[in-house]
Amino acid sequence: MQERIAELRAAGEAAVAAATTTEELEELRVRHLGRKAELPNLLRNVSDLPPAERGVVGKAANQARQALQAAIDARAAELRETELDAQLIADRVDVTLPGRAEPVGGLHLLTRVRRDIEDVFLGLGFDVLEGPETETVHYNFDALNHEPNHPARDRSDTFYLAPSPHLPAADGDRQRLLRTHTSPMQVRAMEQQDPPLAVIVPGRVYRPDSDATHTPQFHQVEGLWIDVDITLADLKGVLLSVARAIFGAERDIRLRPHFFPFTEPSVEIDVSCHLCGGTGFLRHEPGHPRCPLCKGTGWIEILGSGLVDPNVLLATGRPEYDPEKVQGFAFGMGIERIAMLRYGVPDLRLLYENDLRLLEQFA
Ligand code: 2U9
Repeated sequence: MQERIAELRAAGEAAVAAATTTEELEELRVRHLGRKAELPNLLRNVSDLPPAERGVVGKAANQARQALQAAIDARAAELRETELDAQLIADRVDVTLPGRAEPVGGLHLLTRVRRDIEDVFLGLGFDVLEGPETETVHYNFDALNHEPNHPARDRSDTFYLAPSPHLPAADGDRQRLLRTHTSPMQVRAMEQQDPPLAVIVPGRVYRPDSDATHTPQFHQVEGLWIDVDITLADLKGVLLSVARAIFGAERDIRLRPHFFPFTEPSVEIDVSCHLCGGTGFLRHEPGHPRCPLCKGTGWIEILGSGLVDPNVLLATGRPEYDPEKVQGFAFGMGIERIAMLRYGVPDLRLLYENDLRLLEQFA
């Protein structure tokens, strides 16, 4: 009897060791340890044996059953692992491959130009900030060195909001307006952060204008860099990089004197024309016609800029921004204007009509 038990155990263990799949192993478990199998039957019938044999046979059969069960469990664990490995290899997906679907839609020109401008400034170490679209007179005008009777404050040039019981008074300044530029956020940035400060602020702004080159709502990117010893040379270097990143590596820029309330000195910046290469005429067309983009001048105005007026630094009320210690430059550009120049869009209103014939050209 004990010999038979040893045979059953050896045969079972050999079969289990040779099993190559979980299913095969389950069949072996049923065949060797299932209800109809010989070994469990033997155990069940131990009580029929002569009393002297019961102990030895019962013990041997029980050990054989346990050993077989342990061998099955161990082999099951091994097989699960190899099967999982095989499954993982079979299911392997290269997530770096491009998708197979047809591209759907695309970014709007204004979004694309805004993101491109943000990328250039991020690369130069600037942070990107956004600010509230409703502002106080303090942040939109007073803190930015606009005289009390500056024309931009007029009701015909700024959307003032009716006083609302839902809006808290900000510093006693109850009169709110739709910001006419994103500059107020640069003032807020100076209140919150110590110099050196290098930020750009893209966003929607509002002015009551409406014609081929003006919509009552448009987009700006403004920027501010405050540090020790910032000069016009820093301004020119940064804005030359930006002009080249947007309009091409061959571009040049020029600075023309101008006036803005918040900068002194102030300049307007022109970029050499990317359509005629700055020559003022189209060399590749018969008769060399005058360049329609720069109107034959070779230059296109793209932004306003200047060194931050000391009054603006003083208006923060923060000793960290003492104009005797730190200086800076600021600039502003209209995203619509940049998009129209770069993509040759002839009318500003096309950017807001969502006509697919325009949008699909740039998808
Ligand atoms: C602070 C100090 C100075 C921002 C500036 C301009 C020049 C400018 C216009 C371009 C076309 C507005 O969109 S546009 O109509 N902007 O010419 N903006 S300097 O100067 C600042 C801003 C904030 C604290």
